[in-house]
Amino acid sequence: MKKQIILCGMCIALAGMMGCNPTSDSVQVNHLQVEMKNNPQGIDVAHPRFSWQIHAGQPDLVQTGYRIQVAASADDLKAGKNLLWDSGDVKSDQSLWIAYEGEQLQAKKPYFWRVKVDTNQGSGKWSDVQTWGMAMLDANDWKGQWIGENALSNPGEKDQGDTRLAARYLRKPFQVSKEVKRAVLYISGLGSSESYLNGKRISKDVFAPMPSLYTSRVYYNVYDVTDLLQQGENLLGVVLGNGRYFSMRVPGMLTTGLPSLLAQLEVEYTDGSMDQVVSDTSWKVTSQGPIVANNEFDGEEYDARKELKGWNTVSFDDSAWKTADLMKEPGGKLTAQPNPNLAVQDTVVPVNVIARSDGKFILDMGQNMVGWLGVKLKGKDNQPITFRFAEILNPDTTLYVANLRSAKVTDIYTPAADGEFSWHPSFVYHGFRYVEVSGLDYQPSTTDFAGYVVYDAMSTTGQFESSNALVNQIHKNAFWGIRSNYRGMPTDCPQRDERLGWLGDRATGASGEAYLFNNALLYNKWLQDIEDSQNEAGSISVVSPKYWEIYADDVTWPSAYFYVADMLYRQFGDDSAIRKHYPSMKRWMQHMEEVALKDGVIVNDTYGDWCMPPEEQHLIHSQDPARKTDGAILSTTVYYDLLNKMVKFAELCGQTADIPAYQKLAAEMKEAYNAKYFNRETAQYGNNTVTANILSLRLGLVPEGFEQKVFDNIVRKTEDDFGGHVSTGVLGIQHLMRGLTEYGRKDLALKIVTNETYPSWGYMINRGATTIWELWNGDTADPAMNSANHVMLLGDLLIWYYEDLAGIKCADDAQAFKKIEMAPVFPEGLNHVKASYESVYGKIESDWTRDGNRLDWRVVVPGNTTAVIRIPKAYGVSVTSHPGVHQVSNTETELVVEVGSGEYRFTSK
Ligand code: RAM
Repeated sequence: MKKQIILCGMCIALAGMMGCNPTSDSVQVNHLQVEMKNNPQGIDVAHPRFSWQIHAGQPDLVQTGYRIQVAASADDLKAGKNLLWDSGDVKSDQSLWIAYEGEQLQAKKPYFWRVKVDTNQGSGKWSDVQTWGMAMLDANDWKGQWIGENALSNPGEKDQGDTRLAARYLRKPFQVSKEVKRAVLYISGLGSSESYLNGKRISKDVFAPMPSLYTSRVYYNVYDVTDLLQQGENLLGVVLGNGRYFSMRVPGMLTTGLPSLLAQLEVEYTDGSMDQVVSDTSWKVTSQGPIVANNEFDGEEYDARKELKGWNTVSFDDSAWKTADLMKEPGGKLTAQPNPNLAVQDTVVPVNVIARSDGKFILDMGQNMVGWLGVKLKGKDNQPITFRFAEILNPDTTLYVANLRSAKVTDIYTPAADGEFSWHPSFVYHGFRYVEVSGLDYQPSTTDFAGYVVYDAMSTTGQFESSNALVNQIHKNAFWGIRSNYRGMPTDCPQRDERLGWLGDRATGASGEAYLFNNALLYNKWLQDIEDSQNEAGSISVVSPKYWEIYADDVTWPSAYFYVADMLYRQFGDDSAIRKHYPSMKRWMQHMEEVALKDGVIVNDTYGDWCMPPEEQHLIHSQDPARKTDGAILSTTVYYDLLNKMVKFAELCGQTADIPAYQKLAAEMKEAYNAKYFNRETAQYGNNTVTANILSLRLGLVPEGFEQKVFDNIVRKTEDDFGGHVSTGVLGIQHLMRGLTEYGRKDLALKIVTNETYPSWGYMINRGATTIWELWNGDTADPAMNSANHVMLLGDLLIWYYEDLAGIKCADDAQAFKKIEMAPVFPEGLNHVKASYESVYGKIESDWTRDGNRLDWRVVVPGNTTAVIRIPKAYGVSVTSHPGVHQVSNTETELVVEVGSGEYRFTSK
């Protein structure tokens, strides 16, 4: 590890190699990305954007310039000739989202790029050569046809009710007789597919492609498969599952059609010629394979007796298969999928197997998780083994399935012979902690099973631990809950017959989640789902993609469209979503004005302060008018905030002509709202719920001078009426932790987090929760709506963990942590926090320990960023001039240290 040099008796220490002269060798550029992906295939934007990170051995590293070069071959690039773009030396500290400005990029072609940076510590060398591949840019580039099996041809299959359908297996042999330069597969297997070349999986992706509103948009994936080809005969094989294309419940959910495949393999030879292998009626298909049923709600049935040994290799005899049918086109625009597919991202080892007296076994994964159960068991010929999944176990060790509603969540494997087999499903996933295994005639052990955790391929960006075990456990539950509900869209829950992209659940949550996961590409994609699901009138479906079409015309759920776009800009520096969606956002704002603006306020509201803790434990929703917040308060405060967001967005998009109208409406609305809902005598909004007051306060509607009084009401209500407990549902909670802290009651915020009695996150954990529940009273409420794996009640908790407890926050006047505001609130009762966040500039760390009045705080600031570090004076830290330290100043209460990149340590004298 690096040497630490302690200066002036523990005032400040700087880790690094002090005293060496910077050389250009020490300047490193890495983490090179195109559209935030590493060497991606299938880029379909005309001006892809480049990003990188810079590092050096010395503190205070700033980029002063860059030069990017792009060529059509790696050799040209390295030789610096035939360049399609040479940015030249650009004097700039920009290292994120720099758009390509060279010659027009061609569909399907690969490109190569590199970058060289200048810094205040010297210039770096050219980076390693990076690449990206362009997607099809025109619908006419597609030569394939949609194919599949256009019939329900197996016993029991149905496209109505709880639908049932076998997987489709498709295969196509083709010849390769010349030396291959590059082979690329463009493929969309709806709803879900697994693809093989010569028997090998073409990628680790599962459930590909990602779900969409298929009539508006169909995603396809692009894979470089050069290495999988062989000389002579080759075989491309694809299995199709139902996914969301052939829906689980009909009617009730949107369904589009029978599974269908569009594929185009382009093989480029070294002699310049090319072959295309496209999906058409020369392919063969069967639905007589081993996956006899797959339904995301109900489970997968696998009959090993029907295995098609070697079906995805050249030698298989497909004479019993049918000619592929041409299928009805889904209708949506073919679009290169911008976000990664799902993949197996982690493995859980079960903790226990319980043998029940009825011969069944109960497997305990020790963690509520989402994905597959992988098994290695001994079976008997023709004797099905059944796996049923649940989140909760009844006291008598039977599965608690009431909260799964109609979802059967059952996988069945039928062995073809006596003996050992290994298996996991392909086209279904389950949300479960417990599995009931029946049909075995021996006691299995935990090592016979593995829990494969399946979610969108993305990196984990945040680590958080503190001196409080419950605070840490809540973070862990949140981590599991979030990854459980990333399924190519953010879902509400992973286990019951719902699993939908409900907007309201993510309005603020998405920002907190962004500290734990690099969710930028997923959320960017979801905004497109929301736009695709918007109707002609401008109404937003509060479930998007609209597998349930709900044009409720309320405000609080659609607000996620705006908040998530804003989050992508703030957290990742990506303004493209705001720019792209601005017209649709504007349309919705206008539409709401038309349908819901009455006497200056917005009156429509559907869900209220959803899932606030009810007065009686068996209730799902409170019936007590004193606890419920007036819907118009919810929608008006949030709409008002969106008007302000639109001002900011309009500025960013250069739509400044729109600004005055938004500002005018906002001013009028604030006035009308206060006239109607604010009691100046008591400083209360409406019936004085915490939610009514905190939304008004945090979203800027409180008349000047009344802020503290409104806040006092929030505190009184919380302490006197709720015993220091949370009293909000999913709306109030979005501002609760930050609001309490901002106005000086960080102690109450910490109390709410560390409560163990009802209602609290601690209450859930004490009752065995390993994720976050949908209801504060999820253990006692009606099972009709008590998922044990929702994320919406997290509100702004994770933001509070990282920003207020750890002090890892992007300054208000910056994006993407280019300028970091490090001001932990150091609440009494918490003596240690150690957190890190992998920002787009690099890793930010904050690790503080307090002992009485003594503080020891280590921070790491990544290259090309700066930080403002605020240390309460009470800790007696002083800082002298030091490399990396730009400025030291004092306020009445704080020592303010402005620094460049580097590692610093602040210790009490
Ligand atoms: C429930 C969902 C979701 C919520 C809606 C209003 O069915 O699970 O979490 O947003 O209702």
